[in-house]
Amino acid sequence: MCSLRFPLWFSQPSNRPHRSQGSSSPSSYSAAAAVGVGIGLSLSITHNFINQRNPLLLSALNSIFSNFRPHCSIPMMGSISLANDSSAATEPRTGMSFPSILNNTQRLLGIGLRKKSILVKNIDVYAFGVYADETDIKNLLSEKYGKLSVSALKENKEFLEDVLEKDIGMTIQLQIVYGRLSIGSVRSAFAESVGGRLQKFGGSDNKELLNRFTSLLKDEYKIPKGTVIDISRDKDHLLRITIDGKDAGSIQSKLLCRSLFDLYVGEDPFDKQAKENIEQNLASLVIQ
Ligand code: DAO
Ligand code: DAO
Repeated sequence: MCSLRFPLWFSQPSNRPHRSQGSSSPSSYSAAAAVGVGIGLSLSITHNFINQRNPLLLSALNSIFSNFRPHCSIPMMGSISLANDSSAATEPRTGMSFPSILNNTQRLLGIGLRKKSILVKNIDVYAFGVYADETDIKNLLSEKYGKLSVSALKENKEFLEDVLEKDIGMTIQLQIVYGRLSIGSVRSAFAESVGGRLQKFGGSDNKELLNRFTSLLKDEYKIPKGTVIDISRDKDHLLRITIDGKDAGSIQSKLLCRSLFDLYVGEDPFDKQAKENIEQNLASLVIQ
């Protein structure tokens, strides 16, 4: 299913999932891909152009496009639309689907894949979606950045720093792909990835904070394929975890929030393409 709304830019990674065998030739795939890229690029460019100059025109176009939903797949874009829309975006390598709106206020900004190399194997561990509260983004960032263009914002290093540091409601939704994940391997991966960031941003003495978080990861948790874990930053940098919708604990720490979110939108993210999409969509929200 797809929705051809006048979209926030949402390009997909190039390694597509396996397709069923059909009669189309490789050249017809290439032609279709070229058309898709062309449409995607022109819509994106037009969107940014109109967006910066005429928000009313943008909103009119949005409403026209929202009524046009052909039964087709447009590989270069996913639709991210306004609060009462129930459309979803699919992470193409894993088939995991993410709602475009979470908890009524948070918008999907990008989706990606967390891989991990173990010896010679490269495991797809989970697909993730990054969400942010639209009102917080506008209230906390538009005054400082609202007059810049999308491309200027993407060049501006301070912009993502502010997204990571400020009290903006955000959620990373993880959907587990790897079917043999144990809580022990989550603990050690966490100590490596988040532990490294805690050291980078907070100095050496963060053992206590790391232990407080790892103590939330209880031995009895089962995390089969399809488990949904939400890691949210609530008001005052309260980090809250839910597993399949059930509360699994919270910790108030600006450093912990910053370190966790840095894994997805920081300097060395798990999925670079996802980070680019997130940055692009954040920029579009700020200048609207
Ligand atoms: O032990 O079989 C194995 C490989 C496990 C890889 C684990 C990576 C864990 C990443 C964190 C998951 C967070 C939910
Ligand atoms: O991928 O390395 C990583 C970091 C993932 C953060 C994981 C947070 C885990 C939250 C609770 C899992 C409960 C089973």
